[in-house]
Amino acid sequence: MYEVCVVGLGYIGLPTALMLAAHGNRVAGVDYDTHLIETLRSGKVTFQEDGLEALFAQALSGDIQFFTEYQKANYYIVAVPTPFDKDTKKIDPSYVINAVGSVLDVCPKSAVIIIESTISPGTINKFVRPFIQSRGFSVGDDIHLVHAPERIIPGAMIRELKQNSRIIGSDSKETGEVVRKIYATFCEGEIILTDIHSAEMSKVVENTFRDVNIAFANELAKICRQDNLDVYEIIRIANMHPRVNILSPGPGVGGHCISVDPWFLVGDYPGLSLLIHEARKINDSMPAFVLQRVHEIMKENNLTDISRVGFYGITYKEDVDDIRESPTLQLFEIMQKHLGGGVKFYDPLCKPDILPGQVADFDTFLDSCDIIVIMVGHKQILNNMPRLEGKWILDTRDVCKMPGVFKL
Ligand code: SAJ
Repeated sequence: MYEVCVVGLGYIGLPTALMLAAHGNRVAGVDYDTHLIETLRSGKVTFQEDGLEALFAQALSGDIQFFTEYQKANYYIVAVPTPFDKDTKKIDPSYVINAVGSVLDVCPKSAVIIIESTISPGTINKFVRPFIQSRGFSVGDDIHLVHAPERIIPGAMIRELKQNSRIIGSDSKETGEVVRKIYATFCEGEIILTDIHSAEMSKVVENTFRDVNIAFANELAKICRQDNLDVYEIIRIANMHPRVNILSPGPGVGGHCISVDPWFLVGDYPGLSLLIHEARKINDSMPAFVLQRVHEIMKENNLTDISRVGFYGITYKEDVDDIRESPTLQLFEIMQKHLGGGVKFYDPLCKPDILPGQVADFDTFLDSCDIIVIMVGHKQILNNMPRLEGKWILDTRDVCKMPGVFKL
């Protein structure tokens, strides 16, 4: 019998399972993807993240095993995807429900099921609790339910797993306290106990706050462009005020969290989430704004050959290999519909076959482009700035400090 069974070994589940094992817990990691389990069993990690390989080595010297079948354990941590329906803007809880169903098939009496996946507020009471009851289990007696939403940021996951504070939402203080002990084996941050609905709402509110703040920055970028002002300079100055903290404008908001979670509120509270909805629309308008800037710059400088335009960066942000909801993919879709193709793409962290026009290496990319649009500030480009000299550059991330660079 394992102490913790982690269900779903993706971006959140894998580091969490490894962290638990590295801190003395007996852990089973479960995923239905056989290839992923084979890779882990062969001693390799399945995605790139700072410190993940070292953590893996540490976990293997503890007690962790990987399976495609669910295992018996005292605690289950469910970290599976929670897609949302792009039309209704509502959460699709089917992955969570299926995972909980499979837990119920094997778990001992009094097991604790901890949902870490981000869910729209009310999901546990609307879907998960009734589902468990429909299977003949009494929640709070046969099974205990907890929502402990993950809050780590890709790029600094390992550090944040240890240092961030955590939210634990449970029906009873007693259950909250036992779950706190599990997380406290590695979490040095404060662990806050609350009820399940408040935990669900807090997590979605955090990411929505960030989305709204970025939307404000993006709107400022458009306003400053009209007056030919440098928005980054304006924000830098405004942020010197002790009570102002504006995030950075960019080519759009991607990833599976910030660009998705606000929709949960828009979908469930349509008449009440006007600002949140508008912020989503502003952030989603940024890839088109980048294209508009490319056309302006080309026109002003008599540049006509669209096939010499190259977009650097396909991932949703710097130094991760995740392309979910990435602004570059959104931009590509707009180009397909309205402008035709012919441009080049390059990303050192992506497989070379994601987009038409994608080139496989940096040298070829530089040789084939006169106009470079920096969509993502990967370390690679930061370390190679002198090689961009002589190119026309549109920097949507404010990472290039060379003279003559165009900004948003
Ligand atoms: N972005 C901007 N301007 C900024 C900051 C970000 O345009 O000033 C863009 C990024 O380039 C990216 C998107 O927003 O496309 C989201 O990036 P992010 O770094 O803000 O967030 P994620 O999605 O990588 O991770 C977030 C984190 N949430 C917060 O910082 C509040 C993380 O803590 C969460 O655990 C994670 O979402 C999640 O899973 O919810």
